[in-house]
Formats: sequence, C-alpha cells, structure tokens
Amino acid sequence: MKKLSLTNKIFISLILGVISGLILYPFRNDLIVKKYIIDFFFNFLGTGFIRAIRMIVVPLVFCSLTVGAAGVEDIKKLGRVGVKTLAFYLGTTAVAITLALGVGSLINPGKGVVLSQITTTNVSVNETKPFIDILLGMIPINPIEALAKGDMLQIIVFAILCGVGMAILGDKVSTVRKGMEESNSLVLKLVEIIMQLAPFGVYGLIGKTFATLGYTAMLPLLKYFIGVVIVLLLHYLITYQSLLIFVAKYNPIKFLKKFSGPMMVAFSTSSSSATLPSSMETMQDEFGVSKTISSFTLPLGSTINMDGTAIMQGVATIFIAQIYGVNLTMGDFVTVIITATLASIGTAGVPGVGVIMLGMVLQQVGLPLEGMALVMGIDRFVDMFRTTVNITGDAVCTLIVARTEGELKGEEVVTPVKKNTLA
Ligand code: DAS
Repeated sequence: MKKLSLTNKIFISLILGVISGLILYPFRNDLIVKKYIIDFFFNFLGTGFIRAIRMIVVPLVFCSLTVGAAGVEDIKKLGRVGVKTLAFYLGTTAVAITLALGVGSLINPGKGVVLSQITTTNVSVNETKPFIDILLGMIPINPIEALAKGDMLQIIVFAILCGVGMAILGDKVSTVRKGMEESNSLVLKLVEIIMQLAPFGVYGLIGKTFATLGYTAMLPLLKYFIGVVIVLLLHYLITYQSLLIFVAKYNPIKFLKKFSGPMMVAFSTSSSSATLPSSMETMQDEFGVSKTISSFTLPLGSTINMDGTAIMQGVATIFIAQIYGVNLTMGDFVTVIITATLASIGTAGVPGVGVIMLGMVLQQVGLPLEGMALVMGIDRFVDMFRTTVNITGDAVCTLIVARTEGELKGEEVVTPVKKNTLA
C-alpha cells in the first residue's frame, strides 16, 4: 500500500478526532470519560505535541533566518536588481499580512466559540504598547536571554544581523556559515521527526475540542478556511493585478494563461521548492525573462517570499485569538505584521512549514499554541491555496524586475485610459 503522506495522515487524524470527540460529547461529564479520556488521553497527546513544537520553534527560527539572511548575499553582487527584489518581496508580504488581519477582523472566523476552557497554557493579555516600544523592543539587549525567553522578534532581528554579517564577511567566516547551515539541516530534521507526532497531537486536540464543544466547533474551522481563501483571492486580484498592470505593464489575462502550469504544480504539491523548476522554465520560455534575472529572483522568492503563508498566519492569529477570547491590541497587530513578514525570510518552501512558523507568531503575541492544532487539521487544504499564491508572487516580482531592467520588449500594456485593449 502506498505510504500515506504526513498531510494525509494529519487529515485522517482530524477526521478520527472529530468522530471520537462527537461520540464522546454526550458523555463528556461522565467521570471516567472526563478524567481518563478528555483530561488525560486527549490532553497528553495534544499538549505533548504542542510542547514538542515549542521546543523546536526557537532553534528553527534562529537557524533558518540566519541561513536565509546569509543566503541573500547575492543581493550585494546583483546590486540594483537585488535591492528591488528584496524590497518587493518584503513589501508584498507586509501588504498580505495587513490585508489578512483587516479582512480577518471583518469575517471574525473565531467569534462565538470560546475554547479557553480547553487550553492548558495560560493566555497572557497584552497591554497596548506604543509603536516606538515595539520597534525598540525588537533590539535584543541580551541575545542569549532573548533565545532563552523565546522573544521571537528579538531572535529574528539577531538572526538576520548574524546572517547579514556572514554575507558581508563572506569567506572569512565560511566555517561559521557552514556550521550554521549544518545546524539548520539538523533542526529541519528534528522538525521532520516532531511533525511525525502531528497526527497524534492533532487527534488529541481535535478530539478534546469536539468532545467538549460538539458540532459547534465545526463552524469556526469552516469560517477560518473560507476566510483564508478569500484573502488569498483578494491579494491575487488586488495586489498582484495592480502590480502587473501598472508596474510590470503586463496583461493579467495573458499572465494567468501563461503561468497556470506552475500554479497547478504548486496547488498539487503544496511546495514552492517543488514548483521552482516549473516556474523557472515558464518565466524563461513563455515570458522571455533572462536567466540572469529569473535564476536570481525565483530561487530567492521560493525561500523568502511567502505572501500566502503570511495571509494564513494573519487569519489564523485572528481566529485563535477569538476562539480563546483574547482581544488583540493595535500593538499586537503591528507585532504580528513585523513578525510574520520577517519570519517569511526563514520559512522553507516545503509542505506544512508555514503552520509551524505560525507557532512563533502566536508565541510573540502570547496566544496559546493549542490553536495551531485546530488549523493544522485542515492545513492540508489551506497549504495548497497559499503555496499557489506564494509562487505567483515570485513570478509577478520577476516580471517587474525584468520590465524595469528593460527586458520583455513588445509585451507593453497600453494604459487602459488611452486604449481599451491590453497587450
Ligand atoms: N507549503 C509552503 C510552500 O511551499 C508554504 C507553507 O507551508 O506555508 O510555500
């Protein structure tokens, strides 16, 4: 029998967790059921998995961001193209997460269901912080303390500085950089091992949720999924279409027709890395982008540009805050935008990694990581949509860089005001 992929196993554990929970729901107040199944068995599986995720988040963020930032050294060599590319990638990710928080606050995916009674971590309520304090708070006075406390923004800043330092020093610190790359490989292997526990963790947390709440827990999950897909669509239709027409001066209909192949690959594999060869071939052969530009912008984008992932993290943060009855302050929103944007630099283009990095965003604003398990259960489907947006953003950026570097001759779009036809 073909080995089940992890995302399929997680999805099956979601189904089994829902069934188990709904079967137990009528007996939830029975002493045996409550004490030995809900509060012990489900709790042990769920909380054990969450603690394992919390154990790996700090080393994962530090190593992946240091290596990610050090890998951006090509930008120095490519100068103008590099700076343009990095500015576009971080800029659209910030727009994506802001859109997600805004639309998420309108949709209110988690409103009406309060799961605070099933969390085991105390939910800290953040006081409203002035913006200046958030910015200053990002600078770690003591990086070791930041790592020990799990202060994600300070860890991100310290890791990026370490990576940029390695990029500037180049061969002088090649041994340190190699060591960091090997450490990152080790941490990613540990993440892979811990993620094997995900089906058990999701089963425990979903089972406990549905045994406690019954059918009412289904509606917020559906609202969360629909909310993410709506924001992904808005980001594609508003942000990317505007950039295509007014900056890349490229016909968006023509873009969609030509780029539909890589989008299908991303949707079916849920992996930016697996889609990279298809994106490279399409941008070079179909769009006429030079190898010089596409072989820089696309690989870089597949690792540091994750607009779809940032959107999931934004909607998930709103969803989890609402189901645990936490009111996020404006300072929390700013913290989430900065954290998710910078964290996207270190998110690898492989299935499911975005929801692990969600743990870091939740930790930064003091939300319980148990909420991850709820969104993890249906992440198999959400990942397909967000990965498609991730790689589409890479392609739009590539067209913008190519156009502004004088490539793509003959693909001019006549501005709609002068003529009603797009090239
Ligand atoms: N599936 C990842 C990618 O390949 C993104 C994610 O998990 O968020 O882009």
